[in-house]
Amino acid sequence: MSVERTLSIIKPDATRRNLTGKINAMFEEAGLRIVAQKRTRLTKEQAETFYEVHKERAFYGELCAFMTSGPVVVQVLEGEGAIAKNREVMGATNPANADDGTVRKLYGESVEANSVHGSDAPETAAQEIAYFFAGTEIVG
Ligand code: RTP
Ligand code: MG
Repeated sequence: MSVERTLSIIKPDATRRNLTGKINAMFEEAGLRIVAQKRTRLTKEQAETFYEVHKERAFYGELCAFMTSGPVVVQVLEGEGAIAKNREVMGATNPANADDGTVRKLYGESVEANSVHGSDAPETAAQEIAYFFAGTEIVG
C-alpha cells in the first residue's frame, strides 16, 4: 500500500452542528493527516461541476442545493491507502447502512445529509483535489 491523497468534504449538515473537530479527530485517529483544509461556501456552479457525474440521477438537483445550503470544509487527507481508509472511516452512503463507529453512523442525518464526502478512486481523488486546491496549498 502506498501513500495516497484523497479529497474530503465535511458537508453542510455537519458544519451546521459544529462537528468539524470531532470528524477531523476521527480522520487523525485512523492515521490520516490533514495536509490542506479550507472552510468555504460552494457556489451553485461549483456544486454542479463537482457532482457532474451524478447529473442524470434523480437526486442531483437536491444534492447540489444541499451542498450549497451552508459552509463546507474541503480538505486533503494523506496517508497509507488514504482513499479506502477514508471511506472506511466515513461508512456507507446511507447512514442507516453504515457500520458502528463510522462518521455517517454517528452523525449522518439521511442518505443525502450524510456529513462527509470522500473520493472513490485515485483518478477521481486527483481530479477533485485539483478542483479545490493549488499544489502550493497542500503541505504534506
Ligand atoms: P460521496 O461521493 O459524497 O463521498 O458519497 P458516496 O460515494 O458514498 O455516494 P455517491 O453515490 O457518490 O453519491 C454522492 C452523494 O449524493 C447524495 N446521495 N443522495 N437521495 C439519494 O438517494 C442519494 N444518493 C446519494 C449523498 O450525499 C452522497 O454522498
Ligand atoms: Mg461518491
